[in-house]
Amino acid sequence: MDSTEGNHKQPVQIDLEAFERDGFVIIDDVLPQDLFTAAKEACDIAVEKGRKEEWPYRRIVGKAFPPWPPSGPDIWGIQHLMHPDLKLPIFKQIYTNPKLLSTACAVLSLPSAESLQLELFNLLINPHTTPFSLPYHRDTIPAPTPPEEEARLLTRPRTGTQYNLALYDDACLIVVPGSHRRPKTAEEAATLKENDKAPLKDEIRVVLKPNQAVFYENDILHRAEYDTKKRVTLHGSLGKEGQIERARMVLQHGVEYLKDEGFADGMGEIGKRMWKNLMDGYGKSADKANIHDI
Ligand SMILES: O=C(O)CCC(=O)C(=O)O
Repeated sequence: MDSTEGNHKQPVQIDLEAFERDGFVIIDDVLPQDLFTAAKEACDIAVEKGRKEEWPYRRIVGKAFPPWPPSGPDIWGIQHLMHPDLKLPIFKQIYTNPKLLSTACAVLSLPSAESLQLELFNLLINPHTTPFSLPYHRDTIPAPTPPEEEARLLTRPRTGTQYNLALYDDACLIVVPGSHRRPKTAEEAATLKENDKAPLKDEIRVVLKPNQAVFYENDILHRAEYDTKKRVTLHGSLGKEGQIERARMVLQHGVEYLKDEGFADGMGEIGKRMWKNLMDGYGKSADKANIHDI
C-alpha cells in the first residue's frame, strides 16, 4: 500500500493569504472517492470499538484535554488511529494522502512532503447521548498567560499544522478569525473570565461538508460544541522535519507504538521518511520529560 507514490509533489492551490489573515483555510474534495468510502467504513469500525470499550484510547465526555480517564459517561473521540493494535492500516494510507500532505507543505512553506514530520492521527465524533462542549482555548498557550507573554508566544515561527477532515457534515468547531495573531482583547479576556464557553465577538462556526478539510492554526482562539448529531471527522497533525520540541511532544505520552521500528512498514517512501524525521528529532532531544501535549 502506498498512497503517496508518484503524485505527492503535485502542489495544492490554497489561499495562503486567507490562512495567514484568518488562521484557517478550507480545502475541498480531499480524498479520492474510493478512499473516502473506505475511510467511512474504517471509522465505523473504530467508533464501534471505542463505544464498546474494545479500544481503550478515547476522549471521554466531561474532560476537554488529555490525559483522559479510562471510562466515563460517553466519548467524543477515538485516539491513535494508526496504532497497529487497532488493525485498521488504511488510516496510514489516509494520513499520507497526497492532498493532505501537499496542503501541509503549502501551509508550512516546505518544498515537499519529505520535509514533514509524522505526528498524530485521531478521530473526533459525536457523543452518543451526552452533549458536550470545549471551552475557548489556544492549544499551546494556557488561558491565564499574561497578554504581553501571549503576544510574544503568538509570534513564534510556525512549526506544524493540523486539520479536521469531515466525513459527514460538521459544524462543531468555532473560531475567532485572526485571533492567532494577537493576544486576547480586554473584552474577550473579561468575557472568558466569567464563562470560558461564552460566545465572543466575531466568532464563526467552521462549516464543513463531507470530504472538506479545515487546516487551522492551533493557537487560534477556538472552542467546540458537540451535540448528538453524527460527527465523524479525522483530526491530524503534521510538523516540520527537525522540530525537536514537537517530536518530544508527540512521543512523550503513551505512544510507544510510534517508536516501533516496523511502524512505517507499508506507508510508502514518503511515510517512512516522515516517520524517520520524527524519530530523528526525538533522538536529538536531550530531556524527554515535563512537556505539554500538542
Ligand atoms: O472538535 C474540534 O473540532 C476541536 C477540538 C479541539 O479544539 C482540540 O482538540 O483542541
